[in-house]
Amino acid sequence: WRRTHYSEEISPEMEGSEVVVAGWIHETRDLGGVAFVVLRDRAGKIQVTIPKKKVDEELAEKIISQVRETVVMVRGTVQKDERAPGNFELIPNDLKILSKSKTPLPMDVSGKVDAELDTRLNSRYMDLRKPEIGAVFKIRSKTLTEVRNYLENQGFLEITTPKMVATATEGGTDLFPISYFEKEAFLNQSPQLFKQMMMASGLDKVYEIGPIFRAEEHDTRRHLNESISIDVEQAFSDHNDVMQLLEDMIQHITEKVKKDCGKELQTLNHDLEIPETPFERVKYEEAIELAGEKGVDVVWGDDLPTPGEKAVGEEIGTYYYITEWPSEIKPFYALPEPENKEITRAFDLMHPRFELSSGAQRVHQIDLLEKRMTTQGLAPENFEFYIDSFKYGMPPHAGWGVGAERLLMALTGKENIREVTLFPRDRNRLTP
Ligand code: ATP
Ligand code: AMO
Repeated sequence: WRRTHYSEEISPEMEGSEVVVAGWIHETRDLGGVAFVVLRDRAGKIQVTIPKKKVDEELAEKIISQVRETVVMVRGTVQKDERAPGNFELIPNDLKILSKSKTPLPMDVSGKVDAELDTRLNSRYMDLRKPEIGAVFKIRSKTLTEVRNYLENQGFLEITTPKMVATATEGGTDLFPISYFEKEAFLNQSPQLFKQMMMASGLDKVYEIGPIFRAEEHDTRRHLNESISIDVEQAFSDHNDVMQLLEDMIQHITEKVKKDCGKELQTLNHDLEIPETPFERVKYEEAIELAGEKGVDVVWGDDLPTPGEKAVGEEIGTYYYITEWPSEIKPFYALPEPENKEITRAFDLMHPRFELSSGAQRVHQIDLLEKRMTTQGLAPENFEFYIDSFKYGMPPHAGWGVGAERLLMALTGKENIREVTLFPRDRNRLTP
């Protein structure tokens, strides 16, 4: 026999019909004359009630004697009962044991005992049996689906680019070297160069959802060493066009998650507010001034440090952009403002608690590109394949990258990035 229903598909109105449910034994309570076995599946829980006088003695004993977390299928008859959760229960007619659980369990999954994050991550498959953990990953799936839907509807084409590469793109963070036959190679930090090259191809609007690898030395609550990046690049566009695209996408996704993941958000006890667009644009200069007023002094030309980000974030309280960044602290591919070369057309999208995305209108003039590379200490000869794509007709273009996990932190209210990552890679964690 096979499963006929998930727990949530059964209702009191189905009284008298026979169903087959499958899942894990969550809890067993034997009160003497009657016993209750709570079965848990992906959708929730269902109570199997065993009135000993009515149920075959051997079957009753078999059900009641199973240890927690054993995987079973129960065939039973739906019975209305106001005392049962959901106002119905199942009276068993047959039981199949699919996989017995060992004891003791590596962690409690009934929600009675909290485990340390490390213990949870070591037994992630057990951790995910808790509804409040599963909910995060249902929201994650929904979010990535809606990112795709949104971008596809806007006419973007999905691409995938190599993760084993010969050169770095993002200054600042280190690369993971790998051995590639007799050559030196690295895991890619960003699809930046590839997505820009696609602007010379005529594909016009592209996106990629894929892994990026960064050898961040420090252990923080918002950095991973392997992360999923949502990257977009759009030709014949400037920074304002892609900032509008990004804020509309964030709003769209928030609406969809709020509408379609109500149950999960409730499980997480997280109230999601739909952000209003356009998001506030704060110039870099204004941001450091604001930080200064809150006691975080930043010299013009320095990156906004984390306490500065937090100070500005607290003041604004929702998503906002920081624009007009100094040219020297943004990557070579960010376009300096033609009328004022001290600043660029680069922006960061900020969540009150952290940076969510960076983007820019790009340099599309080959001379300027080579000049900016050299100024930033990069050798253009190492980027020949990239620079060549600017020689034979490269339209103006702009784009951004959003860390999928940071987006999930914003949507679920989680404060540690590991909570929204199935198997996080950090300074101390390479397994599982
Ligand atoms: P970038 O785009 O420059 O790589 P990021 O995407 O990592 O930065 P954030 O993590 O929000 O963005 O960085 C914002 C600030 O946080 C930086 O200006 C820096 O001062 C600080 N910061 C960045 N990385 C770390 C780290 N590994 N440990 C502690 N602080 C950090
Ligand atoms: P940037 O380096 O700012 O820009 O990265 C873009 C976004 O990716 C996320 N992110 C991370 N998330 C978790 N752990 C990390 N170690 C990590 N590093 C980055 C953040 C960040 O805002 N090429 C540009 C994008 C562009 O201009 O199109 C880039 O990579 O959310």
